[in-house]
Amino acid sequence: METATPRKVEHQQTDRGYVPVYATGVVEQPWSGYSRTDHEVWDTLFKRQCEMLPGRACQEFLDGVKKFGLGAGGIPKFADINTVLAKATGWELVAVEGLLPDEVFFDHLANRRFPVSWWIRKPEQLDYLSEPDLFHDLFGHVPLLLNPVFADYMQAYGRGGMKAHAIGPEALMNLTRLYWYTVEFGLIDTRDGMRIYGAGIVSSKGESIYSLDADAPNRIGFDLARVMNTRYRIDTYQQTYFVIDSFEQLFEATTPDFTPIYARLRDKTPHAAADVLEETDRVFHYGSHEGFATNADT
Ligand code: HBI
Ligand code: FE
Repeated sequence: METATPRKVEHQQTDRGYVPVYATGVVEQPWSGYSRTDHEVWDTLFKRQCEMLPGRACQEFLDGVKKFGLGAGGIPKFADINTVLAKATGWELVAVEGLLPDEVFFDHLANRRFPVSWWIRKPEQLDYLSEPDLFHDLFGHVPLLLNPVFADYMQAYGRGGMKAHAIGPEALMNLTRLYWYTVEFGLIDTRDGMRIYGAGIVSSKGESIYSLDADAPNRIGFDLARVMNTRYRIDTYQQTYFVIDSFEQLFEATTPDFTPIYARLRDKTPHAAADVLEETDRVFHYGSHEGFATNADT
């Protein structure tokens, strides 16, 4: 970290009270401050996901969990993770209070720093909470940062984010959808079958099953402009999952400058989360849409 003394910019109301937020959002991971309950929450969630994910999560993710030793017992120390990460792909975890302003978040990613919320959910929040905590950020996102291609994709996303932020809110929305449908909720079609790589799925017991097994959601082949023009759900399981063939495909699709795509999408009405485009979609599974919420998507 170049910034030894972060500048305090404002206070922010969170579940844990009123907390200072620094210009870079970075704090020290207060490891010795974790309670016994905090460590038990990590152990419970870790065990629960690891029992379920073999055969569901992609091999790159499972390999990452193992290489980091995330199941050693208790909440991992970011410093230990960083030793492994620095050698493998040059990424670094930084501890943060929670959600960062978009441009701050992008700046971290563009510099191969991944922000991880230092605090963990309460025992009564094992299945759902509305903001990303340590389990989601660390267990969900960090294992794939050991994969060189995915690691480069995350950095490219950060750079793209800084550009989109400068272009305007519509461009930023297009890019946010890309993140949502890949980094958070992506599926990958492997030789062994359909697998999960999205952090929002692997960190959720319910969605780890639903995303692969349920009849209701669509599973549609990844297409960059299609994804950027598709709204999403923040309050329910996804109505559509987009399927990549490989991390190389994902990285290559995101290499070109997005400016002309943003321009093209500007006058188009976005697709609803549940839409299937009969003419153009590569459909892996046409969802039954049973039980879908019909109020507006994000
Ligand atoms: N901040 N800490 C943190 N983690 C995120 O995942 C995150 C964020 N700020 C903004 C953000 N995500 C997204 O809205 C961006 O992809 C646009
Ligand atoms: Fe996330």
